[in-house]
Amino acid sequence: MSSKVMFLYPNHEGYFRAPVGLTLIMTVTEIAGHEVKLFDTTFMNVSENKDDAVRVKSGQVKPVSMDNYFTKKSKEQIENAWLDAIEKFSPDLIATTIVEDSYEFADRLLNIAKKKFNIPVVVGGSMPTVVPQVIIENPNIDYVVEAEGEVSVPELLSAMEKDGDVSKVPNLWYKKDKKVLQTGLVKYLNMDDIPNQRLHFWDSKQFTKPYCGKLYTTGFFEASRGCMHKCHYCINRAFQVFQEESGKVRRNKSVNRIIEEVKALHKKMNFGLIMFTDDNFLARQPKELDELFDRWGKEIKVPYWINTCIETVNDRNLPQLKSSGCVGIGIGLETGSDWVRQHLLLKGKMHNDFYMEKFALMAKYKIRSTANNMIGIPGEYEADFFETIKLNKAIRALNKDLTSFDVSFMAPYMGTVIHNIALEMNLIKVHDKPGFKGMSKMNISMRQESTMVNPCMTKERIMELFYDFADYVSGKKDIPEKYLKNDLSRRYADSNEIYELYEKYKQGPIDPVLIVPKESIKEKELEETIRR
Ligand code: B12
Ligand code: SF4
Repeated sequence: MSSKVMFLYPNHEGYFRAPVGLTLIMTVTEIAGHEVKLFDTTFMNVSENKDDAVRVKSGQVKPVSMDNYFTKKSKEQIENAWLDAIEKFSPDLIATTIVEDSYEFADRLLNIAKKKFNIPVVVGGSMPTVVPQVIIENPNIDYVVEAEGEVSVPELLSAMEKDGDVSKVPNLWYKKDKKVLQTGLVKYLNMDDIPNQRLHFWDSKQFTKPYCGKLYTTGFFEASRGCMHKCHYCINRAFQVFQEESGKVRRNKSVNRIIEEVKALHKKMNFGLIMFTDDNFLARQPKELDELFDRWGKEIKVPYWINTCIETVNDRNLPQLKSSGCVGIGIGLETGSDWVRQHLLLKGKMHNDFYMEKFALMAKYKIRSTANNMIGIPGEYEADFFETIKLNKAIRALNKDLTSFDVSFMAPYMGTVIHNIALEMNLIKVHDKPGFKGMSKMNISMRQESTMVNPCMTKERIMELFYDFADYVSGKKDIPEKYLKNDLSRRYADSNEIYELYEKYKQGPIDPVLIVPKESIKEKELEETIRR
């Protein structure tokens, strides 16, 4: 039998780029013989790419003209278009992907659809994976897929077509007789069993990417999933802890499958640039990398861009990356304070000089690097952030054409240790309604503004430093005298309470619903430190 599935991409910031996860879910649904339709709000909800606009304003990227990309529609127009699309297609299932930033927007669309048509709804993606127990309580949602959806959606559709018994569908949360039930997690997929992405669902604008001031036809691919590190702010830590039953989240696709998929899609799309969505691209055996670079250079020959961890770049792979066509490497630098890196972020034992050495190596082999930074970490003071500024300044001084930077706000995403800490320290006001319990009431964002109270810097100061970051790094603004001296191992809070919290969560995040906020921290230390 064949069912009809209406997919929703509830993208509300205009940050375009076809998401690999949802593309794969639509692909497997179609391969299983079902009819797929996509309603994508990316180009209708805003008059510009908001993410890019902030980066241009803060001096992080060059502006690129994207006239005619966006057709701004009012809230009513979007809602009517959504309802019309459902009415015309008459789907058996509505399916959507959720990141926390777009959850409320997605919920509004799901709510009006539920009221008018009462069609079953399944959701998956980053947020449902890390807090399925919260999302399943949403009355507008019937099924939540935790972790990988490739295995779940075709089975859910078969079960719905057969007799409606979904109790054997892997990775599923559902409701029966007013009770929440779950079917249990299955092992993570062997990445070689994942089919090639089908791209025809998307508007072709989703395959363009502004890069270094130009727009490129761009393909998005994955060569691996997951990361083995334990950073306190990262979703990978949540995957390691909450989906432990599924095995090791860090997996690689074989070199042969990577090359075959890219080759097949490049033939149709003629990409000018390829971006890998991996968190830690180079974390695989050197021999496999040798083969990958060799085959890429001979069989693909398209410039490509990767994200990887600092310790993975070296004298062996950088010349190969360069000669095979790698044009950019993104690195999570996050802070210039060794103390913040090691104690607050739990980002390994690396020191600033190690980062400097590796950034110098990337410049030596003429590959452009991007240092990604954060501001607003609970426990981070202005003095710490000036360490970040100084480190970025030193990296820029290596070579202005071959280095770049990016800065975003530390955001308390559910499922992370930082969210646990924000809850415990009363740094966020949270929802109590079903489907949203424990989620920050502020419109969470890592791009637009700081969305939690910070015990160590006022919001105004965080915003000021965010927008002045580029000027400090370029030298247009002088670093205040008092921050010129390096003091990488100092800590600033008077009491240990805030730092003890980080120690407490070294084993990883816990279910946010279990957290009881600590009044003492809020009232005494935090309010005083904000005033200082
Ligand atoms: C590539 C990437 C992007 C791409 C693509 C976005 C996307 N939605 O995939 C771009 C650059 C556009 C992007 C933008 C943004 N991103 Co982003 N991104 C990533 C990154 C690095 C990898 C995602 C990926 O491709 N993973 C591999 C695929 C295969 O996995 P997946 O997407 O999780 O999908 C699987 C399952 O989740 C599930 N699934 C997914 N969708 C569905 C749907 C259904 C119906 C079902 C059943 C299952 C299902 O099955 C999929 C296949 O196994 C992740 C970090 C990470 N490691 O996850 C951050 C991440 C997803 N991004 C994040 C954020 C915040 C954003 C932005 C808001 C950034 C901003 N502007 O502020 C925007 C929002 C865009 C949007 N509306 O989706 C956060 C989300 C946090 C959270 N807890 O919600 C993450 C986790 C990074 C972080 N900061 O922690 N991002
Ligand atoms: S190294 Fe990067 S991808 Fe890996 S856990 Fe840390 S932040 Fe996440």
